[in-house]
Amino acid sequence: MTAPDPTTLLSLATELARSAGALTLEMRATARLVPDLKSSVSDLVTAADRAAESLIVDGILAQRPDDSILGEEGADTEGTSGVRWVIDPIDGTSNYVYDLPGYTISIAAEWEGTTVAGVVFDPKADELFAASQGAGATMNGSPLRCSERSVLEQCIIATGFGYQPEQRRVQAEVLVSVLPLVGNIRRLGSAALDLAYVAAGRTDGYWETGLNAWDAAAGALIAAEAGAIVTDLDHGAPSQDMVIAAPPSIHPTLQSVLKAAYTTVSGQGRDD
Ligand code: LIP
Repeated sequence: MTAPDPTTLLSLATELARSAGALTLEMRATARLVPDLKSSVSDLVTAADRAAESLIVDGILAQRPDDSILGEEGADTEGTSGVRWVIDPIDGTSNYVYDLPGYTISIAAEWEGTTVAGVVFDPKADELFAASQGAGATMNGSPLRCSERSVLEQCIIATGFGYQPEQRRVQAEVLVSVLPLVGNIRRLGSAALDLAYVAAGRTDGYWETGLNAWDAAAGALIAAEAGAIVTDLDHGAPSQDMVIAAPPSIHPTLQSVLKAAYTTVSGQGRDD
């Protein structure tokens, strides 16, 4: 199997993210979107999430029928090409349902398990964050660099909360111990956008536990290609257990603060 050209995958992801974005805006303006519930009463899905995922899946298979696809709303096809697409058709569905700013279309392409291209599109702001491996990150075509702040007390750090009450209780306890140590906290409601904002230097760091692959795949590449360090709690690859993204000037400090907080909260260093 020959490795695909990441820029070819990136242009397909860009085209489909913009089309799906246009569809979600149109459906929000015209359709009465009554959300269904997923894993909890606050975990919502709408007809727009499903329609956007179908649009993206059909677009990929039309051009690349041998690729694998994993999507939040159920797309799960095995291919033979070695390329896998990881899709979140609407990341930040709660923001979408409440017509709040900050929902995104997130599309990542992996080659043999490594993300090589990624797009995070914010349709309401018409901001398209993009990256391919080794080629840097951009927003609407302009290059991105993460911030260089190095004093945690002067940093804006973003985080997020899951859908399960027990998980949220532990996440809140960690937030209580982190808040006095940082400049300020943001809860944007879309992990993909949180990671894109780290890449753009709009925030100085982000952490969250309990994310699915589709929430962070594209954003993690974009943040890394903008110079940020993206790990779990123990210098490993970002995972469902933990995603920490921050510039090199702040990542070690943020990581040690989080490690201490999780050790305190759960006595085991994690909030399973
Ligand atoms: C959301 C994430 C967000 C997290 C939410 C939710 P969804 O994804 O992007 O960071 O805090 O709980 O998981 O469910 O809107 O695709």
